[in-house]
Amino acid sequence: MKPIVVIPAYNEQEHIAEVVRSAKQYVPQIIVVDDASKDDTKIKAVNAGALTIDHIVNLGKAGAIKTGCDAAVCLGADIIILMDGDGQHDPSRIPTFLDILKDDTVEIVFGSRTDLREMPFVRRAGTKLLEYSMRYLFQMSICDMQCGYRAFRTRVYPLLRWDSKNYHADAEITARTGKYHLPYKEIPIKTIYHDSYKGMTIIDGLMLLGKIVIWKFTL
Ligand SMILES: Nc1nc2c(ncn2[C@@H]2O[C@H](COP(=O)(O)OP(=O)(O)OP(=O)(O)O)[C@@H](O)[C@H]2O)c(=O)[nH]1
Ligand SMILES: [Mg+2]
Repeated sequence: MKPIVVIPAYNEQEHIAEVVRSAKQYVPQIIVVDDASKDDTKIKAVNAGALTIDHIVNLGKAGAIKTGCDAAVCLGADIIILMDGDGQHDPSRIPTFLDILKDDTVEIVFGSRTDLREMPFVRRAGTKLLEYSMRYLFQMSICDMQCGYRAFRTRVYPLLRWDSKNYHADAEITARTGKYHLPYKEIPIKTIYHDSYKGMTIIDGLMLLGKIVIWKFTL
């Protein structure tokens, strides 16, 4: 196996070095995509041992992971592990993702934020609604379609490669997994919330629900 970790990072100077150092304990090659950060994210990632790719303009998370995955493919990865750069994903779970992918019939492993007590209430409710919509529209049994911590085989990357912008990319990858009937597993992961809200808003969640319906008919 040749796994490569891809980390999108925008203004993550506080956490990126620790994330890279910890991830390197499990996987030798780490790609950090610096999404036109205004702080020292890049230098911190380099010093921690990551290969960095810079966006000249900010493309959002979807663009950042696309750049990172394309690079991982060029570097010959057969497995890509996606994780956030803000310290919310515990790198010590990487071996579990890789262990599951030793089973050649599994194409993608989704992290699932099961520690609901630590999840802000609005997200908890929204996640449940999205879970039902995925069951109904894509016949998928998935508790957390938006978790950014996941690992997949590069051979399915052409099927998963998303068109979405920003936070919808993770969800689109999940929908594409359902659309192409790719065998998947979901594993519980712990998420650490440093701030109460930074990513998706309620409006984003409603827009995502609409997107899922659209994906049902367009993917
Ligand atoms: N906010 C933001 N994050 C980006 C961007 N480009 C890449 N990222 C990275 O994408 C990852 C996820 O972003 P977050 O803003 O933490 O999204 P989230 O985890 O869904 O939201 P929170 O739970 O509030 O942290 C982080 O590693 C970011 O550094 C961008 O343009 N904006
Ligand atoms: Mg985050």
